[in-house]
Amino acid sequence: MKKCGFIAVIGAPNAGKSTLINSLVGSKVTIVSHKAQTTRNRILGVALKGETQIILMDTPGIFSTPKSRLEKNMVRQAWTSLREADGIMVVVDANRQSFDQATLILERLKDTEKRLILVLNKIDLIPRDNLLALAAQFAPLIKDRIFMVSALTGDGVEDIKAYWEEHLPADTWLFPEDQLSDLPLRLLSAEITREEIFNRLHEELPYAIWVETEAWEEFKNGSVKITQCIYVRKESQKPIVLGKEGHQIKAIGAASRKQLIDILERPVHLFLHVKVKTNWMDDPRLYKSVGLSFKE
Ligand SMILES: Nc1nc2c(ncn2[C@@H]2O[C@H](COP(=O)(O)OP(=O)(O)OP(=O)(O)O)[C@@H](O)[C@H]2O)c(=O)[nH]1
Ligand SMILES: [Mg+2]
Repeated sequence: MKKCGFIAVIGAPNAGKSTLINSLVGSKVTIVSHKAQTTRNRILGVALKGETQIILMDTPGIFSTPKSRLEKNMVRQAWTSLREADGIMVVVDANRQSFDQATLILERLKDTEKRLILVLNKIDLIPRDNLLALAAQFAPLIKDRIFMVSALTGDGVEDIKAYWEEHLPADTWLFPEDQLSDLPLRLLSAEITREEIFNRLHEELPYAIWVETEAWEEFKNGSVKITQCIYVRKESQKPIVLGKEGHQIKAIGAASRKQLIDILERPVHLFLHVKVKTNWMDDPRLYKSVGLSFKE
């Protein structure tokens, strides 16, 4: 019997939501970085278990103090994704000092009729005793199940799949068997470049950046030429992205291209350029292109 359903994956920034989704899907469908607020919009990843299609909704991290229009709409996006979900998975970084954000999220969900599970992630980083104490602390807020996993090593991840296989409703599959994500390749490739920027540039710079795929040309020999623009907000940010004699942007481009070759399984020519666009955070077109709302 075929089963299918949507699971919203929510949690504080940096909890490991995207890493967990990639691990459940078994392929890279969403980008990951050590910095908070990496995911900016909702991305679907499709995991299969037996005859069950588990459609995972990656969402931006939820935090209480969003300031910019972008941040506010990111947090909004995470909450709205719950509406479409059949089940909810709250991911918590078990290695944190404070669980205020996770507690706030769970308190807001306490009356949900949907199936709600808690995933204590990053168990590779903490002693088992602390983990059990943490699970006990959260237990009153969780009506269904608590899982303890390492999204990074894969430890415990299969149990989550088995759980949703058991609890999702009988339904036809929404995606073809070989489709792992809903993200068009133009957007995914821009995300990959943004991931390399998040992993290489520091402090506020990654947050001042938006990457857009401007052109995508496929050639008869199977190769693809991808042209991307990296928008920064200030003239002074441009030389940082370029680096001395262009070293930084070359490194970003080389790393992104390497990933794209793996993902697209064909030769890739990647062209990156940087443009100053002071008000990209107030450009409705960019929000629309990734499905984010454009409220104040
Ligand atoms: N040690 C360890 N690190 C992990 C684990 N899961 C995720 N990480 C790391 O935690 C950081 C954040 O991971 P992401 O998957 O980007 O987290 P996220 O919740 O999607 O973050 P946002 O998109 O910013 O909300 C990355 O550096 C990951 O490598 C884990 O199980 N163990
Ligand atoms: Mg993420």
